[in-house]
Amino acid sequence: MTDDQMKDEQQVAGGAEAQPFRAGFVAIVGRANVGKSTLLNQLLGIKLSPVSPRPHTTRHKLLGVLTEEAYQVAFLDTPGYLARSRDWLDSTMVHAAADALEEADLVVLVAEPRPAGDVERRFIEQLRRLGKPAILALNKVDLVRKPRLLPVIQEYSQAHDFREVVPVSALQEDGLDRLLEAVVKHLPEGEPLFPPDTVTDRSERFLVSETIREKVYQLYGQEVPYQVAVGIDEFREGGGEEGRRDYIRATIYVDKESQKGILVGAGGQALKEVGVQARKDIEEMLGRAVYLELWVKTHPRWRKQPHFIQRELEQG
Ligand SMILES: Nc1nc2c(ncn2[C@@H]2O[C@H](COP(=O)(O)OP(=O)(O)O)[C@@H](O)[C@H]2O)c(=O)[nH]1
Ligand SMILES: [Mg+2]
Repeated sequence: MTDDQMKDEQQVAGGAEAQPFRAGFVAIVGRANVGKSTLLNQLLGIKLSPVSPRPHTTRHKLLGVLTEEAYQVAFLDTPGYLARSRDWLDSTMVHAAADALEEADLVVLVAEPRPAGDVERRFIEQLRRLGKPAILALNKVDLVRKPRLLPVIQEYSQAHDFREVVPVSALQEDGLDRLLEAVVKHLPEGEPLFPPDTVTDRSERFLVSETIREKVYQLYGQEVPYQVAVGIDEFREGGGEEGRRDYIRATIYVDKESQKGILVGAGGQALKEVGVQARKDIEEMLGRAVYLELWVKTHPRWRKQPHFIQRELEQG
């Protein structure tokens, strides 16, 4: 080995030492429907968080962990920020977003590529007040042309000292490498927070109920309230026979009889479709075959009842 080669080797070793492990909590915040959950799912490479074109699909704070050789990012997906709290459920959602901000080492503010509105300005205020470093992800750039993007970037850069501003399209997986690189770069140095195989802190029961809720959101229009609740009544691994699939029985709760009718549909066809689509996603998520049985029940005014929601949360 020549002296030069030896020096190279030492530099490589030295370089590895100079790259400490980075780990931290990263809150994904922003207005409802800007694509926060889509972004999380794409970054993790699995479908963890429910997505739909309707706002407020994400109701709880959801942890999604990405572990690589040199870093661990513990993402916190949050419900979209709501201007005013209408009832108990809404205020729970606002708290979930505020909690995530407090816990975060770094914040990713997600916004659409258009001038900042009230909600964005309020988030920027909070970032300032909490002194949190933040990255701005301008999502859905597939919907605008480049010349319209530049003034938006400028406006945001003037409004706040973002560590970086990254245009992305979560849907088309555009710019996500750059975003992840920026996130890792601004994470604190430190030991992993979770065992390396951790994906989330939520139970399979919780993820299953969220998947069913997502399908209800995706398949029905405004005629079904978007704040239905889903409870898992039974979940038996290998209890679905036929090659020992899992057996899952779940109930979808709605406010009114009329909504129940719509959800079930003529001859049960509509509900069947929810079941077919949910099962597909659940099987993909669990990596196992399942038998899914769905029921619909009326539970008037459940939204105003903290105990009912609490029970639902505790299943998670
Ligand atoms: N065109 C486009 N649509 C997107 C993109 N990201 C998300 N969406 C859509 O925006 C809607 C809301 O997404 P979701 O992730 O639920 O938003 P969240 O409420 O912020 O979590 C869904 O219909 C997504 O498919 C994107 O990059 N481009
Ligand atoms: Mg969401």
